[in-house]
Amino acid sequence: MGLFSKLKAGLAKTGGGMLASVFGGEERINDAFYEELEEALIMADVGMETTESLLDALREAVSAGKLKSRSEAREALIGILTKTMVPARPFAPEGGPAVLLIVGVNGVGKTTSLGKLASLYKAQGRNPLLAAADTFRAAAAEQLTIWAERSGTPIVKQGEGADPAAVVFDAISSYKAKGRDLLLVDTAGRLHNKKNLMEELAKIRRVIGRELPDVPCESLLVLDATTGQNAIAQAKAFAEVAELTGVILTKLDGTAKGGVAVAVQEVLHVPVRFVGVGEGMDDLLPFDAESFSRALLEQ
Ligand SMILES: Nc1nc2c(ncn2[C@@H]2O[C@H](COP(=O)(O)OP(=O)(O)OP(=O)(O)O)[C@@H](O)[C@H]2O)c(=O)[nH]1
Ligand SMILES: [Mg+2]
Repeated sequence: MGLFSKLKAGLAKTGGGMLASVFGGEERINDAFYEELEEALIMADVGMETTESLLDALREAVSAGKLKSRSEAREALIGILTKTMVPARPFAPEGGPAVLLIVGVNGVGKTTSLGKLASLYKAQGRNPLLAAADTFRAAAAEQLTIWAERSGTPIVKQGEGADPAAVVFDAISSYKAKGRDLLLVDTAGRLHNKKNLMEELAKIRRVIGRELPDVPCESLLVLDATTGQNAIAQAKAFAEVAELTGVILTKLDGTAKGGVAVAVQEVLHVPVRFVGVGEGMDDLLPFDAESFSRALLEQ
């Protein structure tokens, strides 16, 4: 399956219901159209404010372009949505060596996403190294090891209860010694308000900054799309205590709340970089604003 078809399938629950019926039936643009669209966007968890600003922009585009049909309005909305989500700056790994630090609350899909990332980057000819810095949960390192073996990616780990920053330090030594070009760091699930855990994260950041001062570090917050507006609340809370540079939105395949991808970018002002659309190795897709908008609105 191509990337776009995969994304479209992943968004089927979000775009397939009310959104599809807004564009599927009558072709006339009337008040009912805007009402239906508003309701559908809110149901998809695009968020109240974002929905209002999208609708304002659409009304303007419809009158400026003298658009007559809903299909023309859909094209316009795809353009508007894309514009609101285009990242302001490129993703660090696209430019060369980089560190990816994965953070988030328990069970959102951090370890799984990291395992998929190792495979994705290997397929692109990169040389990733995995660091199992979740030393808190029993079996976390084993879980990541299984992913590492699947993609043939080296992994650095220590025993349960080890200092996560020490694991990262070790991993960086190995990264340098082995001439790797991507360091992928898994971390334990944590709540933003657990002070010791947030300090632990800051310590990991310090080690990375000190040992790899010239390598850009992306801190990606992993959010579970099935939690909808709750994911937005988590994002806000994390943004206050951690320097986030991007988001990975997982489990899109299991939810009608995929619009949260739009809302989270409006709220955090950091881009979504990947979306998870299943549990398999190839089920993590690089986020592209245009493809996402199209896949969402063309169900
Ligand atoms: N359907 C679906 N399931 C996913 C996706 N991403 C992760 N999962 C599942 O979510 C569950 C939790 O994933 P983990 O990767 O262990 O989550 P985690 O954030 O590392 O969890 P902790 O380390 O315990 O905090 C697993 O069963 C994954 O298979 C996705 O995109 N789609
Ligand atoms: Mg994990």
